[in-house]
Amino acid sequence: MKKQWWHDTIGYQIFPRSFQDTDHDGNGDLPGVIAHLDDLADLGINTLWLCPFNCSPMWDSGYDAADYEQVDPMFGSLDDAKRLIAEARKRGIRILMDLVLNHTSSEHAWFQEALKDPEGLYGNYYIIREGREGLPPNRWRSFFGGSAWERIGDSNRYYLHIFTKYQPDLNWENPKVRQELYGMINRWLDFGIAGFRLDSINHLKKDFGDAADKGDPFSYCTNVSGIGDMLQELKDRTYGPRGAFTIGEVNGIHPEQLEAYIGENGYFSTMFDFTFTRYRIRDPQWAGRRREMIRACREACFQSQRTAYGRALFCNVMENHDTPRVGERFFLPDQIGFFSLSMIGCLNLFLGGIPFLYQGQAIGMRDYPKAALEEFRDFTTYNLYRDYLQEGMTGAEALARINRDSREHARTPMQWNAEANGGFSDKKPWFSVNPNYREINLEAQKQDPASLYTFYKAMIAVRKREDCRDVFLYGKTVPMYEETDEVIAFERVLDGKRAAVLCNLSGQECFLERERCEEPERRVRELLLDNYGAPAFRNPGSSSTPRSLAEGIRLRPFQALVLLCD
Ligand code: TEU
Repeated sequence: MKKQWWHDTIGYQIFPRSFQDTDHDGNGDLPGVIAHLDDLADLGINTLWLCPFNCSPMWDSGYDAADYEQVDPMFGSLDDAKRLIAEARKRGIRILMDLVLNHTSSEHAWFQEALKDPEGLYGNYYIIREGREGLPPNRWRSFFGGSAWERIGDSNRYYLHIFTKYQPDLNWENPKVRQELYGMINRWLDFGIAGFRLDSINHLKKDFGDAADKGDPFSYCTNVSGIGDMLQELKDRTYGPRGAFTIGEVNGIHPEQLEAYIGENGYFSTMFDFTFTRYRIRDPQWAGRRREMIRACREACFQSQRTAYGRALFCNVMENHDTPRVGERFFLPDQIGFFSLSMIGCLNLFLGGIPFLYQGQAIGMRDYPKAALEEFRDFTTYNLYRDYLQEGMTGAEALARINRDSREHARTPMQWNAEANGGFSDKKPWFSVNPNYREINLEAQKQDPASLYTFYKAMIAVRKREDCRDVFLYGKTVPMYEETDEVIAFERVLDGKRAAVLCNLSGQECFLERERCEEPERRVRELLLDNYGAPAFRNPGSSSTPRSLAEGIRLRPFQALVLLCD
């Protein structure tokens, strides 16, 4: 694989509204990000992806842009964005923006014009169709519940929105729309943005042919044939010639399409591997079947490692702003803690691919279940609640379901210290802080040599070590001990160099037998990391340090070992 400048990325995703408030309005802002650049540099990351900070009425947390060219006053100004880029650069950190090109806000000037004159210039910026005698044009459903069509006033016209009704889909078939968006993207590149995370980018093209009658959005607007031409043009006219770094939010492509999407000349630099965000212990499908879930997840994980090897690098995430926290998805409540979370961190950092952490992940922030629906903030949550009631659930059942699955769990304010509101704001935060901030916060963990944060720092330092960097970036992932339940173990192999990563996902001790290992003679040259080895997490003298993989290895509950082997 050809080396690229962005391959050394250790990324960190920020949800700005919940990061740090500096202007005392209960909302996080860009100066709040600037204020923590030293913390981020201390952790060792070199790339920040910020969720949208453009002008927005916030029906979908900024994924509904009313003006792509401006910073929402809630977050600051263009000057703040400029300062953020400059201050980050001083610390060796690049800034990625979140680009939401599939739709605008319904408050965007283009859409307001379209409403006034659906047959005019701006009407053709969106997807507007005649209804069928008081019914929407077809049965398409939105990703976020209900019909994907919203009626315009009392006319017989409807506009398409694959997300909420406040997010009308742009008409990507219209060259004028594409020109407008390319201009905007190029202006942000001129501004100093290093690249983009491209939101919902595989939904740009809609299929009004055969799929028209199927309701499911995966059938009519996901990776529709011909989308490649759009993605290619988008790249050629904007970030391609600038060599910018891009991460596509792409779901469900076939392995044969990988090359086209993220190969050497792909549409994007990389795309997310969502494997670890899809498995959820609280999902009834896995009730009482944790072993099976881990096995299924391991298979999917190794499958995507095989698919990518030698062709491309996926972007590895354990958490993002759309999922409950990783601990709650993989472990039972009494299992969530330092050992289980640090072990999961090893998978995030040492599997093949480009790692991105989500804010709060490195200190082990937890879900915060709510006592009432009104405590949630996301319009989508309310939509889902309504759908659950329609399906026959009681209010209590619907709330329990929301508490189980809600993406809002990831959006509680960042917990910086033990002061009021976790140091996030001195005013009432827009969304309530998890009261566990007194125990779980950055300040406490920074000072603690045995904390999760300290372990994350140690992991990132290992990834960056001159003699380890390439094996973790480009090494082949060779699965190990696949017969052993609840273990995800593999070697990373490159030009004769080998690193073994052994993770016990079970709350019990397990023994990895020598004959089960493909390369049993490997001698351990160096213990790179052991989550049981605090304070330095490397404790070479400890009894758990194997001298050779041939001895067989005993892993303690949730133990993770990273070993450099001969
Ligand atoms: O999410 C995208 C999204 O939800 C779909 O693309 C996804 O394929 C589908 O739900 C199946 O899982 C992004 C953002 O991450 C999210 O926060 C936004 O709400 C959404 O786009 C709309 O912009």
